[in-house]
Amino acid sequence: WEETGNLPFSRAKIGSFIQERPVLKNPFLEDALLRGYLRRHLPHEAAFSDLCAFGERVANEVDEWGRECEITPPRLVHFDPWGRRVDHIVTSSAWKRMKDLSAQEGLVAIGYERSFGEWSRVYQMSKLYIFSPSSGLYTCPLAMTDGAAKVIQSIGVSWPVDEAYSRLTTRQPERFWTSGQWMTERQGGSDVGSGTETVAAPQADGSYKLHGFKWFTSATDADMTLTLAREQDRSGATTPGSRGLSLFYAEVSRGEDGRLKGIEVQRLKDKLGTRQMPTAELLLDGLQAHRISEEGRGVASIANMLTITRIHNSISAAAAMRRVVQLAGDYATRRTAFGKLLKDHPLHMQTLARMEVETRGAFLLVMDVCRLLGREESGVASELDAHLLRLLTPVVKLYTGKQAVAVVSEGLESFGGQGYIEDTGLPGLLRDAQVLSIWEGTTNVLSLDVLRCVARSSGMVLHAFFTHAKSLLAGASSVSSLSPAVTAVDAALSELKDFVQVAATREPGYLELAARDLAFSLARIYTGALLIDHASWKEASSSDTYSALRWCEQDLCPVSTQQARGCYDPSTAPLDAALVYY
Ligand code: UCC
Ligand code: FAD
Repeated sequence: WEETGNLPFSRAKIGSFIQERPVLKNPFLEDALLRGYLRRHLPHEAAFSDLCAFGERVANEVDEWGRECEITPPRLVHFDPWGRRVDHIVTSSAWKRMKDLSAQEGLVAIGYERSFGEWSRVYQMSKLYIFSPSSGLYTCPLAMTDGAAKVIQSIGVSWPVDEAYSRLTTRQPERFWTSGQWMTERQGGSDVGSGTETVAAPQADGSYKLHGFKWFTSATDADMTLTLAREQDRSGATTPGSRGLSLFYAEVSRGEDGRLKGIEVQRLKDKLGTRQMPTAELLLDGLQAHRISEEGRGVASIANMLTITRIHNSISAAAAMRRVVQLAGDYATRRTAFGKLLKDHPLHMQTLARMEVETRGAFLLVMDVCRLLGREESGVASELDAHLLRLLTPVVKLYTGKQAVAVVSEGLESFGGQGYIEDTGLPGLLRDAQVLSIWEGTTNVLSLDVLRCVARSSGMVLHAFFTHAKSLLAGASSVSSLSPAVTAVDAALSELKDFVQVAATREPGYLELAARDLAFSLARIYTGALLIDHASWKEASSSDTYSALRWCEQDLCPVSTQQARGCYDPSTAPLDAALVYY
């Protein structure tokens, strides 16, 4: 017995080796690209010191709260102990702390205070970018809150939404409100125009009572919501389709009996990810509301919210990629395989470098859209800026949503088996990334949105795209190290132009089949131009140049590659269907 007791792994011994964990450091200080981007465009000491301090807080304090949100998911209490219906959504204390923190740090307010003029959105989104992967998904209610404030601002801050606006944009935690965005019903979340059954019954005092069933409502502990419904006329009739939808504002409040007024929480969704946050099915049973759009202008009026939430979505996507690359890089300095650290295996470094290139591209693309939003909101946007903002919002959302899943998945693999282990916190990153391409418009629906906005602008949107991409390339023409990348983007722009010319002469179904590849082409080409532009900055590093070159080695214009293969010809649709149902 004594002898075996001394053998390794005998009895209770599990061996002496303990693998070091990857360490989260200040995400602002760790991110040279973010700091470089801000040094170039927003060189303000106040912004830097705030981001640095916040980054410190995220690493040392907030990240643990985020973990607490994940392991203490919300639950629904339908009845109190005496049998009274209460529909109480119980959230963790960490989730509540996130709300206070968000107000104090101005995570919504910054966008409306505009202390940094046209760069205020870039500053706000930089904060959200370093917060997002540690936020326990609190960035979701913040996105909708920001979107609601934007809608109110666009329609005018007056009764009945003036108080709400001041609460959505305050820095005082005790006054701060969050908003929901209740659009999706059972018949359809993409096709909102056909899917919305909720009716709004006019009341004598000018308000409405809403009756309907909202199938997905996230962060349902919100204080208010914006939602769509069909106004009934005197006979109770409504107008079908999008033309019948109006936008309504409603407060989520409780009566003296403790019950939600006009709402029953049917159940909480059991979700793959985003488990930190309650997503509920809601029965609206006479919810008091105010119409805040013109009658029948619901979709157009909520579009401002969609722009903001889609940009937040893209920030979260880029942030998830950045976080997994940071952690994977750190882990590679701590883990040994085949006699050397992972960082000394060239193939492992190639894998991480490819993730880094994707992350950089996503970051620059989303920051450019934030730049455009800031210009629009400060009243300095040109017509070209406005067209670009409209076009690139769905593009950045759909492209980064897909990139996030791919990069985060690769990132998990870089930790080996540990990447699959729940209490490392890593699997949650992948689960949460998966939703980014689904909510706020799926990839296909946003690709069709791109087509629609191109068609409705009579070519002006694409003209803006070509003009701006060309001007970014022109700024880099004297940098010889970038010339292969410049040549590649230039060639892709020509291919894209050829595609557009051919597509204009084809049958209507042609463009529909090309929509997704077109959106991907726009994303890749524009991102290539942004990477080149950033690398041509006088303070750029050799890594900035290298990542621009690497990005531009891929097929930048898949829509023309697929076009050459006849993939959008009328014969392909029945063939695709036959293949699926063979
Ligand atoms: O998923 C949701 C919340 C999740 C939680 C939030 C997370 C945020 C990120 C957090 C990160 C952690 S809320 C549900 C989101 N649902 C969607 O996104 C719906 C997806 N479906 C679409 O986007 C469709 O394309 C629809 C619903 C917009 C299509 O409706 P219509 O009525 O057929 O659309 P139309 O006819 O194209 O547009 C009607 C009007 C037009 O204006 P007018 O009448 O003046 O010509 C359009 O120009 O709305 C205007 N419009 C837009 N304007 C439509 N879409 C847009 C747009 N994107 N931007 C500007
Ligand atoms: P469908 O519209 O049925 O789409 C199914 C598939 O068909 C998709 O792949 C789609 O791309 C494709 N498709 C649809 N139309 C076309 C077309 N014309 N051409 C080609 N392909 C097409 N909604 C809210 O309103 N508020 C919320 O707070 C909210 N929170 C959510 C939280 C989570 C975790 C999730 C998963 C969803 C949430 N949603 C919310 C709903 C979300 O916005 C919808 O699920 C989404 O918009 C898709 O709608 P759908 O589920 O009806 O899918």
